[in-house]
Amino acid sequence: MIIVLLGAPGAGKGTQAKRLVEKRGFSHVSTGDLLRDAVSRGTKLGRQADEFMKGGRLVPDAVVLGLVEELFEAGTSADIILDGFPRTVPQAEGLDALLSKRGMAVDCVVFIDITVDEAIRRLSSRVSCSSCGAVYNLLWKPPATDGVCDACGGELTRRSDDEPEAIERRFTEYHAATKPLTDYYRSRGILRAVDTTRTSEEIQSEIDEILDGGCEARENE
Ligand code: G5P
Ligand code: MG
Repeated sequence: MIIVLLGAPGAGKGTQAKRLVEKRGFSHVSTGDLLRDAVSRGTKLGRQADEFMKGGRLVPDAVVLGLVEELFEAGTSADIILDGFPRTVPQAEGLDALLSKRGMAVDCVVFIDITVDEAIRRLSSRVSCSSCGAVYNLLWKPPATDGVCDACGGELTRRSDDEPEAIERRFTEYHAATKPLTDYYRSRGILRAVDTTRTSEEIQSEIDEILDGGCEARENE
């Protein structure tokens, strides 16, 4: 299955993707993680992406599509969770083309629907491990020791784009370029919205039900 996790910054895409990887053995493709890795290694791609990311702007479509195409060329598993990609209609079209060349298609788009206020609250209290990438939340899921990763003892830091100005810009980009993807996928009959005003366990079981049901539309859709 090819699953897209769609949602605003801070909606919980990465958190849910990691859980699904552990539970179902999917491969996790996060363009944000791939780009941050390229930036920290100082590669050509990282140098191209850095300025856009720091300011909370989207990296150009051609750069991101090139990155994803390289991954598919290197070989991918049959079950993939795409987290934070596609992010624009041209990226969604590019993904469709790339998959159809391989006899594949997006099977299900899980739209993690969150209010801007709640997303900002989550981003403002997120820290992550500079060593293993584990993600914490100072309000919701704090580490046992301040500033130290429970998993590997690494240092916990804030993402450079989790500062107020960059967060604001990310939301502007989200509303202008990414939200329209809900219509793109709804019109194909594969968009399933998950409401985040409930507990994390309820959100998780709703996503599990959607995937167990093969992404079939539910009564309220
Ligand atoms: P990213 O890396 O894709 P965003 O902005 O889409 O970044 P982000 O910030 O990574 O998304 P998320 O993954 O949706 O958010 O959320 P998360 O990290 O799982 O959770 C956020 C916080 O909430 C955490 O502290 C977590 O513990 C907590 N949390 C999670 N679930 C719950 C819950 O159920 N309840 C509660 N209370 N808390 C919870 O992209 C970054 C940049 O890279 C570039 C762009 O510049 C972008 O700005 N980029 C692209 N550019 C163009 N095209 C693309 N496809 C690009 N992809 C990346
Ligand atoms: Mg993320």
